[in-house]
Amino acid sequence: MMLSSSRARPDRLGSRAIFSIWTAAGHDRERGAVRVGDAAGQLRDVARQFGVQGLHDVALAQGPHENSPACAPVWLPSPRSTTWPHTLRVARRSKAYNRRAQFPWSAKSGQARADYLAWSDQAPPNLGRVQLSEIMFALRRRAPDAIFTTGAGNFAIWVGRFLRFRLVEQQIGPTSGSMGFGVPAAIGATRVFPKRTVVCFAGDGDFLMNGQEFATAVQYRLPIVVVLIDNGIYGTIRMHQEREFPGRVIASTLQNPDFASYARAFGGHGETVEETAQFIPALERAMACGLPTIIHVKTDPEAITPTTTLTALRSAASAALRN
Ligand SMILES: Cc1ncc(C[n+]2csc(CCOP(=O)(O)OP(=O)(O)O)c2C)c(N)n1
Ligand SMILES: [Mg+2]
Repeated sequence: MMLSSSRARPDRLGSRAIFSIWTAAGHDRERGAVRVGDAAGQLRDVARQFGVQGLHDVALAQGPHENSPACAPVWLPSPRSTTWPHTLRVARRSKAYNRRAQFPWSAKSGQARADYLAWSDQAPPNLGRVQLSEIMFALRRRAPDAIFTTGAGNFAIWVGRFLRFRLVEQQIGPTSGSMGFGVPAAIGATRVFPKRTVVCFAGDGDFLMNGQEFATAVQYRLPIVVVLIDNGIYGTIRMHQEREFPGRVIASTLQNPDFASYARAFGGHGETVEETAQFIPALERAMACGLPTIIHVKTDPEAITPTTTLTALRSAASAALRN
């Protein structure tokens, strides 16, 4: 991948506007503070102004209350601005925001907030020696303000459920679900925000879509941290195979390289994690070394989601076929 030496690329404004909209939406939902729909119209206008495509994503994030009159206003800075967190804080202090406490839906939103906290903190143990939820908790503690990027695959379920996003421009993912997005997104993010920690989560299949872009990170000395979650399968595809055609597995097993060696071969840093306790020291070394890093995390393919296994899916599907 070629990177322009200028940071002010013409397409940058558009992308940043999307990131702002998207992460502001996540931010609001997480804190239950300023409702996402409140600024929807204004966000759309800003986005349109800069020719941002994909406004359906904004609509999705808004929820059903877009046109409710009982909304606290949100002050919108220009998309160039880096003052979003400040803007949201101002909105929270406003009279209109304080009146929100009397809104009829505040009890409901308070309950939804409590449900969210419980859901994202309670991690049922998954099979195998690596607990992915613990890895997310470790990142929450060690790199709470990092920018997190993802591609697509079941590994991203843990990212979505157990990480917390508290700043704007903190999560970058493909709403179209395209695999291979995470590494180039991390490279772009590090380039635009050189002072922030950037962590890419990639599945093994996901990474191998265009993991060679790791060379770009080495070439430009961009210290991204790739947490590569290797379960040896196209997990999402295997899940569908077992659920729809139990036991009839085809073309969803992967023959993987040693990804830590792969990173070193490119001139980066490599770590291998085979049990949960190895993750934090590996992350510390990755963040200290100043090189692009791959942390090769080996997980049990049975742990297909935080709450079920491949065997359980196959058994349920086989039982349904018999009945
Ligand atoms: C470019 C692209 N090709 C194919 C798919 C379909 N697809 C979605 S998830 C997936 C497998 C993901 O495997 P992996 O990255 O190993 O993650 P896991 O599900 O195992 O956690 C595939 C092939 C896609 N989303 N994008
Ligand atoms: Mg996989």
